[in-house]
Amino acid sequence: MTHDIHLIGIPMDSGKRRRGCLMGPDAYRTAGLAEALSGLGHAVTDHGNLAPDPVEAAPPAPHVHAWAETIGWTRAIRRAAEGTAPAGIPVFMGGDHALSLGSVTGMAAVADAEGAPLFVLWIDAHTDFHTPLTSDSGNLHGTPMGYAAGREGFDGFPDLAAPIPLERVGMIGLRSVDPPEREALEAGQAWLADMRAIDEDGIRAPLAAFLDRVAEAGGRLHVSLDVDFLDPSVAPAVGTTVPGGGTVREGHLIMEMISDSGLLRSLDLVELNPFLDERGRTASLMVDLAASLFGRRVFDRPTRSYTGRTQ
Ligand code: HAR
Ligand code: MN
Ligand code: MN
Ligand code: MN
Repeated sequence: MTHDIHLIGIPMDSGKRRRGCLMGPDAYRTAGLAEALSGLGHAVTDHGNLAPDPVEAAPPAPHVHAWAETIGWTRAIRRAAEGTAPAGIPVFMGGDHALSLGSVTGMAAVADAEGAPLFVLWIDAHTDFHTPLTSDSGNLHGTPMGYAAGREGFDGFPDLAAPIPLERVGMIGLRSVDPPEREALEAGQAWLADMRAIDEDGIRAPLAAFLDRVAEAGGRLHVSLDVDFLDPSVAPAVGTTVPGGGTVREGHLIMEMISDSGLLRSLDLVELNPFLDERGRTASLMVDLAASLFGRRVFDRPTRSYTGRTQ
């Protein structure tokens, strides 16, 4: 199955204080993302880079970093999501994870208009479920799932067309969760696979259960891939390393299973900081993972469905 894939460059660095993610889109281009996807038979359009809308706004608390700039990015990204999604699959090339403030809420609006519920798979060491007021760091890359789920404290950000209930959220790779995030998540019905769950049960069975949930609801899936899901030994180009992360093969298996499911609607590639990379190896690994998500296989063999049956 081939797709129309729309690459959107988002050189966004406002979600935290450490700089460098703004180089991410060009690192993906240099590592050959467009060529890898078109080599799989897809029609790929690179829309170049976005810029934030000019916005003036005061932060809700003094420690919240780059509030107005992040609102400006969110508006621009949401417009880009709504503008490109009708024509295919948007790939949001970050940029830090604050870009999901715009991509997830934009795709939720799109799915709502299409009449299908949007599910989100958050592949990350972190849950990013803060509100601006529960975050100690004041770094807004720790908040996008909180915003998309309709938590309070985002006055000044665009109103949500369709808040995403936690029953439609899956998170995998978790190993750094702050107490206010944990408390808020435990009050809902999100599907959560922390690193211990992966150690004990692997990727396949737990992820198959989540993909079944999406399929049974007739849903579509937004995938948000944070570089720091991966162990820092294989993906050093990230500002917020957390040891004990996913392996290269665990990353690929997640991508292969989503690909087989046929549920993918849109993709974020976030938190790549090329300034911290080693000879481009993290950028290249992210490109390889994206290729698996869009159908690259070692051998062609009967497609396994995510429920484990052959199709
Ligand atoms: N929870 C921490 C905070 O709020 C760290 C968040 C880090 N987020 C990312 N993206 N790197 O997942 O500051
Ligand atoms: Mn993240
Ligand atoms: Mn993270
Ligand atoms: Mn925190």
